[in-house]
Amino acid sequence: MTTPALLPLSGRRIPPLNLGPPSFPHHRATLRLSEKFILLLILSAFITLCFGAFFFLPDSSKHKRFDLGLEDVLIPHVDASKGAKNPGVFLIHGPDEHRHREEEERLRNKIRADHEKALEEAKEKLKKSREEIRAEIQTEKNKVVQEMKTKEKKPLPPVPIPNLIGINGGDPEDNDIRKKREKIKEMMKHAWDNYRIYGWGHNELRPIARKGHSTNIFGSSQMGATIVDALDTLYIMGLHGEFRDGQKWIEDTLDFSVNSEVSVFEVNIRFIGGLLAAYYLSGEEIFKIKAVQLAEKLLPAFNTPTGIPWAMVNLKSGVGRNWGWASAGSSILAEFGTLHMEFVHLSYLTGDPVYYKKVMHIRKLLQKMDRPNGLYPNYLNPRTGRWGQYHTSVGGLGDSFYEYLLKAWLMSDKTDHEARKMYDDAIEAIEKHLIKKSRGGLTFIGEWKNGHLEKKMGHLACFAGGMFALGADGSRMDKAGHYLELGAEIARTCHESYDRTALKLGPESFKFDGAVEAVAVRQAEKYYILRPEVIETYWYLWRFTHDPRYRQWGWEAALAIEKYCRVSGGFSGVKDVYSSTPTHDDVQQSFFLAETLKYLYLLFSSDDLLPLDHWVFNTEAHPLPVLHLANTTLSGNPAVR
Ligand code: DMJ
Repeated sequence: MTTPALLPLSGRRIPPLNLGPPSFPHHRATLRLSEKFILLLILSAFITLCFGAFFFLPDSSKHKRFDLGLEDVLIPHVDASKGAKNPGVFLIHGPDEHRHREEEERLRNKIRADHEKALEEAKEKLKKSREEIRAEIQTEKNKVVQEMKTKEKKPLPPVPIPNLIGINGGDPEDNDIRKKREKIKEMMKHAWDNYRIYGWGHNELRPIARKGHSTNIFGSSQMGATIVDALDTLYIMGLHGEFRDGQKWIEDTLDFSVNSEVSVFEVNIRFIGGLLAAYYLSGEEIFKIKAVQLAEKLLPAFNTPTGIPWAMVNLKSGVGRNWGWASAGSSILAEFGTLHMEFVHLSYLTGDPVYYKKVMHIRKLLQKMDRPNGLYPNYLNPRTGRWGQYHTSVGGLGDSFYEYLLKAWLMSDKTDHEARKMYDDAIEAIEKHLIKKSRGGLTFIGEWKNGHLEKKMGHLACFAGGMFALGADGSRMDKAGHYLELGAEIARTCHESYDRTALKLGPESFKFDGAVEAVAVRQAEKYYILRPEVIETYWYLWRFTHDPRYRQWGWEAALAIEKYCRVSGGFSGVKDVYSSTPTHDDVQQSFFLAETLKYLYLLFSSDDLLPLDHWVFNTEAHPLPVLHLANTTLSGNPAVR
C-alpha cells in the first residue's frame, strides 16, 4: 500500500493549493509554490486586463470616454443630449487633434509606467517569506487600530459638571469601626488581586479553579465585567494603583464591537453605570467615552413596535430578542424599567436627547396601561404592548423598576414629580396586596401570581428595606415615619433569614408557611451567591437612623462571608447555607466587588463619604451625582470636583 507520504509531487501538473492541516512532509514547500503560482497568475491576468482595457478602447479622436478625474487635461464640451443621461462622460470635438494625440501618448506612458511599477512591487512581495508578509500586514493592522483609538479618544463636548461632594475620606472616628473598615478593604484587595492574577479580562473569576468565568448575560464576550464593576469601589477605598490598572485595561483593551449577544439591563447597570461612576469620581474622560460608545450599541434594542426594548441585543449586528423563558415573548419589567438613571446621565453628558427620549417613552407607555389592582405585572410584550402573565414581584423580575422610579425623582434634585407619583402609587398597591406580617411577627413581601399571594420572599426583595427608608422623606401625607419603620421591619426579616441558617448567610429565597418562617424549604433555594441586598438595606437604615444594630448585623454578615466564602483564590458563593460544611459554587460574582463590599465599606465609613443628598446609587451600587442644575459649574475641569 502506498502511504500518502510517498505520493510523488510531480504526479500532478498543478500542485493542489493545500490550505488545510499538513498531511505530507513536503507540505510547506507545496503550499508556498502553489500560492506564489496562483498569485502570479492573478497578477498577470489583472495586468493584461488593464492593458487590454486601455488599448482596445474605440480609437476615435472625436468621441472619447474619460473619467471625471482626468477632466483637468481635457477641454470639456458636454453634449447636452447624452451628458444628461451619462454624467461623467465628456465628448470632445477638437480642432487641435495634434495636441490631443500628444496628451493621449503622455497618458499611455504614465499608465504603462505605473503598471510596471506595480508589477515590480508585486514581484518584490513574492520574494518575501510568509513571515515577512505577515509582519507587514500586522504593522498595517496596528496602524489602523492606533488610528481608531485616537479617534475614539476624541473628547465629547464639555457640559456643566455637577458639583461633586464627598468622593474621598469617610474615616470613622471610632477605632473599632476603623479596623472593621480596614478589614473590608482587605477583603476587596483579596477579591481584586486574585481576579487580577487568574481572571484578568474575563468577566468574572472562578476562585477555586483559578480561571476566568462568564455567564449568558455577557454573551460570548470577554468584556472584563469585574474590572468595570469594581472601579468605583477601588476608588472610594483609596486603592488607586488598582484603579489605574483597571483604567489602563479599559483604555487599551475594552472593545464593544464584538459579535456577542448581551443583556441590555445587565450591561447598562454594570458597565454603563460603572463607567459613568468612574468618570464622575476620577474625572477621566475615557470612562465617559466608553460609556457612550456602549450606549450607542444598546440603542438598536429599542427598535421594537412599541419602543419597549428587547432583553438582549447583539452588540455587532444590533439584532435583539427576548429570553426564551419569559412569558409569551415578553420583556421584563425590572430590565426595561431599570435604564432611566444611566440614560438620563448619558443625555446630560453628551447633550444628545436620544437616551432621555427612549426612557421617557417607556415611562409614558407604562403610565397609559391598565394595572390589575394597581400592580405592575413583570412581563410586557414589546410587539403587542400587552402584559404577559399577571405576576408581580418586588424581588426578581420587578425589583429595580420601583427603585428607579424613586431614584429618578432623587436624581433630578426632587423635581421629577411624575416619577415620584408613579413610585408612591406603586408602593401603595404593593403595601396593600403584597406586604404581610407572619404569625411570628415578621413583615415580608410576597409575590402575586395569577390572583393569589405566594408567601415567599426572595433575597433580591430585601433591597426594598433600603428603598422604603430612602423614599420616606417626601412621601405622601407625610408618611415618612411609616416608611422608615417599614424599611426597618424588612431589614429585621431579612436579618432573620440570615440568622436562621448554619452559616449566618441568607438563602436565595425563603418562605412564610405555617411553622416555617424566613427559611428556605426547597434545596434549590438554599444557596448564597455573595449577593448585596441585605447589606444594602442595613447601610441605608444605618444612614437614616444611626441605630448600631445595622453595623452589628453588617459585621456578622462580613464575618460569615470571610469564614465560609473566602478561599485562597478569591471569594465564592455557597450552595447550601443550612449545611455547616459549605460546598462552594466557585464563582466570584462581579457584583460582590461592585456592591456587597462597597455597601459594607460605606457601613463602616462616616456619612460624609458619598452623602445621599448629592449621590444616588444605581441598582448595581454605582454612585451617580444628583443633577442639581442650579448648582453647577460650567467648567469640565476635574479641579472643580
Ligand atoms: C445586581 O446585579 C443588581 O443589584 C441587580 O439589580 C439585581 N441583582 C444583582 C445582585 O444580586
